[in-house]
Amino acid sequence: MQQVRACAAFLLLCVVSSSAVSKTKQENTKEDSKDAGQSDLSLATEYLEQFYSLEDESAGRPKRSSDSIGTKVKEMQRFFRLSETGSLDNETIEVMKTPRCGIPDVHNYSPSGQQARWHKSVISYSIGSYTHDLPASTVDHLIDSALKVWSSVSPLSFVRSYSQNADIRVQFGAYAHGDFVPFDGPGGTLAHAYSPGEGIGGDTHFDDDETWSAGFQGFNLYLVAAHEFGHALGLSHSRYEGSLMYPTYRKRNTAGNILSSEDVAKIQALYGPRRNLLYYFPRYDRRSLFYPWMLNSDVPQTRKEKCDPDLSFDAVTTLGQDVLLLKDRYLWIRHGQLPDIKEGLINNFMPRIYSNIDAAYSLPRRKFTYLFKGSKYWTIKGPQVKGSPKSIYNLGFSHQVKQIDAAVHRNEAGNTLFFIKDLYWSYNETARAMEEFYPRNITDDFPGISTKIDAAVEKNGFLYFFSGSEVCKYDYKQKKVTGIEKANTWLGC
Ligand code: NFH
Ligand code: CA
Ligand code: ZN
Repeated sequence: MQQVRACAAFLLLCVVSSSAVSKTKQENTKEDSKDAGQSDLSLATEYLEQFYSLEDESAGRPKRSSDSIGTKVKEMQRFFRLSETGSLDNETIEVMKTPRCGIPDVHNYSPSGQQARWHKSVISYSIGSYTHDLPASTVDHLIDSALKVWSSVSPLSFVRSYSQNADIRVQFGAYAHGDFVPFDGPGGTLAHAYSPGEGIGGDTHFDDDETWSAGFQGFNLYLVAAHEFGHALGLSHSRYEGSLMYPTYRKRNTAGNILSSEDVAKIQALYGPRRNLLYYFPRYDRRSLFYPWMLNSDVPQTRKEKCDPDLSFDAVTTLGQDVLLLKDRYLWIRHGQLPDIKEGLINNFMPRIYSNIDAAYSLPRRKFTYLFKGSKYWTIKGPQVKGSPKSIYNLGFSHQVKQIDAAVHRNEAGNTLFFIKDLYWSYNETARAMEEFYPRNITDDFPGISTKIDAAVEKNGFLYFFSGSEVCKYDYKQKKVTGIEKANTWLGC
């Protein structure tokens, strides 16, 4: 973040004085032609200050000899594969005059010397404005695809938000568009992005004076967005032409993989590889670097209304002292005592598992959790999703059963109950077989439970049946419902 902030501050010095923020397009063009009268040396100095950390002597900082203009010019020439003369020849000046976005080429000058990155793995994005070149739905799709380029090779996941405060705010704008780094009309700079951080950090702006397309005309929004999101995640430019992070636009086939192995290595150096793990962990691991999403408690508000009174759940299971609650694409983990609740996308915890889980239960003895969806189920042990999903018919269900509404393991009895429409089955976990004389009618054996069950869980000896926004507390011994509560009370609402 520091780098763009620094550079934004630098631009602020020379731009704000001419009130760039309120400039019209016409005035802006005038401003630009005035700028063309600058001497090449001051152009070069500014350029090198902005992109190559050349220290500003007027700022009173001691200048290291290695930071002399000549050295910086060489560094820049090497980057652009010009001959490394160290002097401001025409070729070099031409490149410097090519409009650039505010991303330094070689250095990041964050004070710690570390590259900025997000300290969480669920990152929110919102689209604040659109281009008229493409239908909004196409823009949505291209932005989503461009983010997937990075989430497919890292542990990051992106959630769409409609808030101005999203981590990555996407906007289209022309010339001055509110951030002190104005665009330059058609051609030249296509877009810019801020490296990770608070506020404007991560924000990504596209020059709306370009012609944006989903194909080969004008500039391909998917390709440019994928490059920009690289910056928004903390990547700087690459010197390899084959990399997406190369500083100039290149038409390329968008059908396949657009990342070079260098792009992949760089994002993985910041965030690690895409994990095959279930990010479930006990409290003491909270600060571990292995689980970057846990470092920050401000996981984005993925669901608008967690305390929506109509909130219902797809599946609920206990896991040791914790309760896992699933709904659509979301998962909440309630650590023992309220109000300690973590929230995230299911996929962020369990790769290959995305949404709409039908039922879940855990076997505390074997430390297994099973997630059911349609006629398949996944086995999860500790932090891992084990192998590929299996068929529920292996458990002994008849082929009429297409999906399971709810499942609950009864700890003392040692059997697992499966609820499907108005019937239920009992599975013997020791014998690993369905028990005889099932299915039976739910209402016959669970008086008071008559509606379709969404989820079921056993806690402190009671069975809890979730149905819509209500939860029935059921006493198995007395064979009756002993309480009704709102489902959202399970999230501390
Ligand atoms: C860009 N950038 O606009 C270009 N390059 O190729 N024009 C970069 C974005 C491309 C933002 O992060 C700006 O790096 C220009 C110039 C790579 C998507 C090389 C002319 C500056 C057609
Ligand atoms: Ca432009
Ligand atoms: Zn760039």
